[in-house]
Amino acid sequence: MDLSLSDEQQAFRDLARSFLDKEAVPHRTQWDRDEAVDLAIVPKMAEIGFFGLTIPEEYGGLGGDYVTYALAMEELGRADSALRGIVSVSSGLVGKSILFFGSEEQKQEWLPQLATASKLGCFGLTEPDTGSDAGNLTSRATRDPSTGSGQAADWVLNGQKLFITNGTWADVALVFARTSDDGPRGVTAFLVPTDTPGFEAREIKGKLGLRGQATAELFLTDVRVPASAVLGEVGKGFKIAMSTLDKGRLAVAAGCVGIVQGCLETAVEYATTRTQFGRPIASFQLVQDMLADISVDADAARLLVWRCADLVDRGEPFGTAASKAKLFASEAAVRAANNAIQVHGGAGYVDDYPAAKYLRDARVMTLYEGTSQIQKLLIGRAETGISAFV
Ligand code: COS
Repeated sequence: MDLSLSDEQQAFRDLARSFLDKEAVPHRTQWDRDEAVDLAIVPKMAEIGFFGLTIPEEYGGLGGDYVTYALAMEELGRADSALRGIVSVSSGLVGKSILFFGSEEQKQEWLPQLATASKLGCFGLTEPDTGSDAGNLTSRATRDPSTGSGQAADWVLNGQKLFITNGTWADVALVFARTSDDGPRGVTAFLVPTDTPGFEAREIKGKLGLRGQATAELFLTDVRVPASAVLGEVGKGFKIAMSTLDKGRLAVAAGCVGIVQGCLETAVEYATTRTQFGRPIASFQLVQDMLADISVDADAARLLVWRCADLVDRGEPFGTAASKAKLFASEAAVRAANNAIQVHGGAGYVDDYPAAKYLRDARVMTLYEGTSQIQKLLIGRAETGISAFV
């Protein structure tokens, strides 16, 4: 489906696909079993432009548009969602937060490194007791008046973060911490180099999916950062998190389109070559029923993603479109992967075929960066003007 893609957009998609088919697809099963992708792929991905795609050229990126970004995320999701997560957290959640809310110094310091993946970032919002209710997070940042007067004083951070993608690999953590007791309005964002004393990341093992990706718990114990570590303004951290997550949800949705597309390809390939009762199983109507469902899910999810990316590119409001794309595409990815396994029969239950990994990876997509239920409530609020959160 190539609805009005420019030559450049198609060229990037083709480059991304051929790169990933060579460098990722043959290794993804082993990475999944090892619970770690080979990080040697990261600089190669950076060379293709995955990390710098939407970072402006003046900060070392490609200055690309969001439709191209969505195509890149789709290709990453089709190849290995673990890789998609590394890119979209580091250059998406962290890079975009810095790009849109950072000082010139912060942009100069971090963006060229994130755009080339010489440094990786992680996004520290979720805590053990605050997932959906992110505005009530409890990690604290307090000023140390002994280090300077007023706004020049250092900040000291304490708290815990959970389920942090790239947590053990990151060089810089974007940490959201409470600087006053004013709910979401008392949250501030900090850029914390992960080698700062008191910062500890512990990898979480035993995940259902996304096994190749490092997911961590972060412990902040008297982590001291200078006043210049504040991203944006004091007390504006929640807005930074929410507006960045709007774009993050687009990236997750686009990755899910890749999962659905991958499910379609493997299911069609299997159904047209596997014979039962003396003919390819693709000739059975009940198998075609499942293939048709996956195919429609791929098109519908992709169109929602492209609509949202186009809104971003045109500078239009896109938050609700991102919620719709994320809701539909993530549920579609789970549905498509289940269908793909069903088409494969017993072969779909082992990792000789990608369907099982697609299902395990897809399952988190309806949870992270805002659950399906949160997306529905955001869409419901947009439709009715009534917030279910108050
Ligand atoms: N962009 C910019 N600002 C936003 C925003 C957005 N998308 N969403 C909310 N804000 C602002 C509001 O405008 C408000 O600003 P003011 O203080 O000026 O009024 C402030 O943030 C607080 O908003 P509010 O209290 O209304 O919060 P919401 O109801 O919007 O948010 C939900 C509640 C549940 C929607 C939010 O906490 C959420 O998205 N939770 C899911 C978190 C999540 O995705 N976690 C996964 C983390 S990454 S794995």
